[in-house]
Order: sequence, then C-alpha cells, then structure tokens
Amino acid sequence: MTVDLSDAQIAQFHEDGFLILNRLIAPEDAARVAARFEGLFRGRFETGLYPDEWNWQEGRDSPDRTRQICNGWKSDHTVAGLVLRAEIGRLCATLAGWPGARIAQDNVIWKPPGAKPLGFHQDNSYNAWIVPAEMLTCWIALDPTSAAGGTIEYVRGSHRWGRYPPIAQFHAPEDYRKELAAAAAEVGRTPEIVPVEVPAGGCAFHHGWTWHGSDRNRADRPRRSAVAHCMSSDARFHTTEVSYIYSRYKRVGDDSMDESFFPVLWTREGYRTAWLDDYMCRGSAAGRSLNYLAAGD
Ligand SMILES: O=C(O)CCC(=O)C(=O)O
Repeated sequence: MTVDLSDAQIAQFHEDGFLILNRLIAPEDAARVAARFEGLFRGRFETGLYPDEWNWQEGRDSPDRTRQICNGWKSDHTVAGLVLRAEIGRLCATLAGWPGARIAQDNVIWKPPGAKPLGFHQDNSYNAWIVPAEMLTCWIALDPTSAAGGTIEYVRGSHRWGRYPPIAQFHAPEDYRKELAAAAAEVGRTPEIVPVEVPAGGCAFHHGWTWHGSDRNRADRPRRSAVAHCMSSDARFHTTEVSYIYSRYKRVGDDSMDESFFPVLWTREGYRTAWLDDYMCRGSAAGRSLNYLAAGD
C-alpha cells in the first residue's frame, strides 16, 4: 500500500489538525489485526513480553471500560505488522515535516457496546519526555466506525488553541469533554467536533496538539482501533523530564533512543531499522496476514 497525499490534503491537515482517509489498509487485513484483540486482552502474548501498558484485563476490570494496550507491537507480531509499517512512518513524517519517523507508542483500543468514553485531550501534553516534544498519530479503524459507536472525535482547528496540561481522568471520565470545554471557553471558540466515520481499514492522522477523545459506544457492535503514535526519527530523550513508563528505556548519561525500543519506521534518506521487516513476519497468525502486512504492498 502506498498513499499519495495531494497538496490539498496536506494543506487540509495543517488547517484542520487532522486528515481522514477512507482507506489505508484492506478491510480483511483490518479484520486480521482485530482478531488478535481477544487473546491480547486475556494476556496471551505471543512474543512472551508484556506490552508497556495493559489497561484492561479480562476478569480484573469492569466490562464497561474501554480496553487499551500500549505497545502491543512488543507482544504481538500481527499488531507489529500494522503499526510498524514504513508507509505509516512516511505519511506521519510527511505531515509533520520531519526527516523521518519512529514509533513512540502504539495503542490497541477495544470499545465494546456500552463501553465508556475516553476523555478529550491533546497528545503532546504527555510528551515532555521527548525532544522535540511532539507526536503525529495515525489512528486506524479495524471496524466500521460511527458517531453512535464511540469513534474518535476531533475538534477542527484546535491544534492552534494553545497547550494545555494532561487531563484529570483519561479512562471513563464522567464528562469526557470537560477539559475541552474549558479550553474552548478560554480561547472563546465553540468546538466544531468531527467524528471519524470510516469503513474498516480507514484511518485518520492527527496533529499532537489537536483536541480529541471518544464517547461511549451506543451502537451494537465493537469499535476496535490500532493507533501508531510517531515521533521524529531525530527524537531524543529529555534529560530531566521523565515519563514513568517510557523513560525506563533511557540509558544513564545518554539521551539517544535505542532502536530496539523506538524503531525507525522510515526516513527521507532511506533508513529503516534493520530488524523490523523480519519481526513483522514472525507471527503465529502469519501466512496470508503477514504476507500482506509486512510486504508494504
Ligand atoms: O480511539 C480513541 O478513542 C482515542 C485514541 C487516542 O486518544 C489517540 O489516538 O490519540
């Protein structure tokens, strides 16, 4: 898969702070990634490694919570086969104006019918540990999405509203638009909320300062997504700002990012972390799925 972004689409991204595409991957490939979710949330990790964050576990957490795993790529080759693709890195770097892109973090998100919202926030509020402190994200729908089904929602133009701190409660807040409403009041704007309604395999890119969140799933089908949060290929660790999870990968006295933990997906110069393509092909769900996902078709 290659996606040619037109100048108009790139301009639209800069204007709106997001860009929605109806097709990034084939629906059957989206279904192959979605088929991994059940095992992952039950703790079946084919690589033997825990993901960096495992926010919902079968039997431990309430069924009305939206389920999230961060850095599922470390635990599952099929997830890796999607979120570590060169093309995703190329598109994120192109939109961000970076020389290339590394994965900062992936998200595996499963919102069953009835599951509660995720609060509106700005991703870059959580990125002080990175220099430059910015991400650009590719959010991929693995099911057809709808406003009623709790899809991701963006606020048009909100990447220009300024920088706000992390929100009080990300998972299942009482009012998922609370901090957004406060920010909008401060800048004197009425938020124009755009729900991302795409077929399975569609996607949306968003700027790190764009306000986004998602409502309860009021539909009768699950909403599953895979998200690649990218950072610049040149990114380094901040020497004093600490992420309690991700700064664990920083070596003492060294601010460089190790490609074992933050692999480079793509650079303009033609560089890509050497082990990625082999790693993406190793899954137990291999065969057809990984032929497709790893080949960069
Ligand atoms: O999928 C969602 O509901 C929210 C995801 C999100 O916060 C993100 O992709 O940055």
